[in-house]
Amino acid sequence: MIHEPEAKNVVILMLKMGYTLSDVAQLADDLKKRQSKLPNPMTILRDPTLKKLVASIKDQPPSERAEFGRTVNELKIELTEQARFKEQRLDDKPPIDVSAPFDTGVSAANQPKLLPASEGSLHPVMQELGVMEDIFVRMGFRVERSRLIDDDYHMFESLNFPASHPARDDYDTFMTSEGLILPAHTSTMQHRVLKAQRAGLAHGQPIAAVIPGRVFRNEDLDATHEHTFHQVEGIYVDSGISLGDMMGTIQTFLEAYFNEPIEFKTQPFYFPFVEPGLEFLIKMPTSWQKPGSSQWLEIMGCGMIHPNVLKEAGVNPSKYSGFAWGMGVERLIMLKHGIEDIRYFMSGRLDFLKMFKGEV
Ligand code: FA5
Repeated sequence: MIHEPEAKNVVILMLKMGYTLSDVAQLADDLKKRQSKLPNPMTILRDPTLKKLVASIKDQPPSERAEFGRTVNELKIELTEQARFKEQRLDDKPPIDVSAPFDTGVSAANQPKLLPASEGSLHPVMQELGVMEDIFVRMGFRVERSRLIDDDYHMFESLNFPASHPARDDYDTFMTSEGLILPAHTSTMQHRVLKAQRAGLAHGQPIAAVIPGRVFRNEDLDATHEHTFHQVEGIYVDSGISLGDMMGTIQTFLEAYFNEPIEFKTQPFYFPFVEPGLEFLIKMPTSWQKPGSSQWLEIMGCGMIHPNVLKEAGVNPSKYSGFAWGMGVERLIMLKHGIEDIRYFMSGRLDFLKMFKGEV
């Protein structure tokens, strides 16, 4: 027996032989409402109503088929993104106790007290990465994970750095005796993401991913340079993508993150894996500006993905184009929260950590 009004609508629509665009809108509402109540929102993609709707694309009159197909496809993408977004929200999940287990022979009275989860807090970088990821998910990007150990192919070769290319020197990092590399940038993930998502391009689904990760460099340390820091890589590929799309995407993200209009500029820069390549800079707060030094802080490298990088990952560069960026996470957090020295992040200073817990 069907009690839910939306479920009744679905049945009525399913009884009809063909669907119209307004039917799709109504079904979309029904599906979204039902998805919001599902324990696993991804299962909505196996819903018979949705399957029937997809199957009905071919039965549409030729003049309406393309628009109908596009609308149904957009609905599928929206349901998928909504499900991923929900999967990535951890707020409503219970905490997991990771305290070391104690000897079972110890009586209850003598067992050490477990620290309640409320005592600790996420590190500021992890908190802010969560905020950044949420914005990108709302913009339609998928979140992928980076690696802490990688190889020469992903660090250099797949990114159009031939062996002995002098630009390899800009990414001086740590290496194991077996030749494995601690990545100096999150661009190591570009090739993998392009390859994993390229099949969707033929079906009108752009490649749209962000990849947060920890990176390592042999650096001279100062207020804006650490040896271990975080980046968020971004990749977007589709047909007809231009540098204007890249600038709009980056600006939209930054204004959502800072919650206010930003003042920025770009300058040309050479990265072997993009052409053209740019550095993206934001105006620093006036209080940070020292006489004689730059008023601008470089927050990311970016550009149009080089055709050789697309080709190497099996994406046809004469059909598709795209952009990529790699933004410095600590530098963005510094600008947002007025932190003058990047070394605070790894200092373990409680007064600094408590600022992000809202205790100072
Ligand atoms: C790169 O790492 C490129 N992979 C970025 C890129 C990706 C370009 C995709 C084009 C396309 P760069 O070395 O400039 O570029 O680093 C990117 C950002 O990481 C910098 O703008 C800065 O915000 C941050 N960064 C770089 N080095 C450090 C450091 N030592 N400490 C803290 N942040 C750093």
